[in-house]
Amino acid sequence: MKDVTDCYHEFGDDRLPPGQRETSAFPVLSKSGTPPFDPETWEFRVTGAVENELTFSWDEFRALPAETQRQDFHCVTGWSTFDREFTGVPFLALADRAGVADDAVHVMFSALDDYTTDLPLEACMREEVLFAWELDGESLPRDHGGPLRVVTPHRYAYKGAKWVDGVEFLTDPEPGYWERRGYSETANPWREERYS
Ligand SMILES: Nc1nc2c(c(=O)[nH]1)N[C@H]1C(S)=C(S)[C@@H](COP(=O)(O)O)O[C@H]1N2
Ligand SMILES: [Mo]
Repeated sequence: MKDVTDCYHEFGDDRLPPGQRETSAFPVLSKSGTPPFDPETWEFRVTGAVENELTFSWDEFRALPAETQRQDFHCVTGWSTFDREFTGVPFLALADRAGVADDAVHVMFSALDDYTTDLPLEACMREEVLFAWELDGESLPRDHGGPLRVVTPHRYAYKGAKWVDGVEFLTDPEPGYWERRGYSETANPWREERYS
């Protein structure tokens, strides 16, 4: 298993970012309820500034080569949880299949609950950004974003869309759900980039 819990070295001296407290629990945080998921009709789309737009059924997505990583998880409301095991497809692998266009600079993730979140492209093109369907060896619980969520251990967790069903490559930055409401676009926990 790949352990990426040391990625904080790039950003600061302490594994626990400033202003965070560690919890052994894994709280659930959603803007609204858990949306329904139907594996027969679910579709995942890669669109925008790419050479090939892609569409996957649930079975097709699950057949992509996966990896398991040990990661930390930092919520902007002040809690962090360490050593979670996520299994899924690296962002880099999907980006490679789609072929990112030269003028792509930004990424927008979308989800079944109409959540969106955005990140600069370079913050996505990292090994620890995963589309994950397993947490700690079990199917990702529905309230934690099952069947599929994004994880971004190097950024506050609102950058990881639960129930993700799309990723769009953009040639200009656009704000997502929390970013339009004053949360940071870059969201680096070691720099305490909570608000914009
Ligand atoms: N689709 C969707 N993704 C989301 C959210 C949401 O409301 N909807 N909340 C975000 C926030 S603020 C956090 S902290 C994490 C929480 O993930 P968890 O419920 O697994 O702890 O999911 C993020 N991704
Ligand atoms: Mo959050």
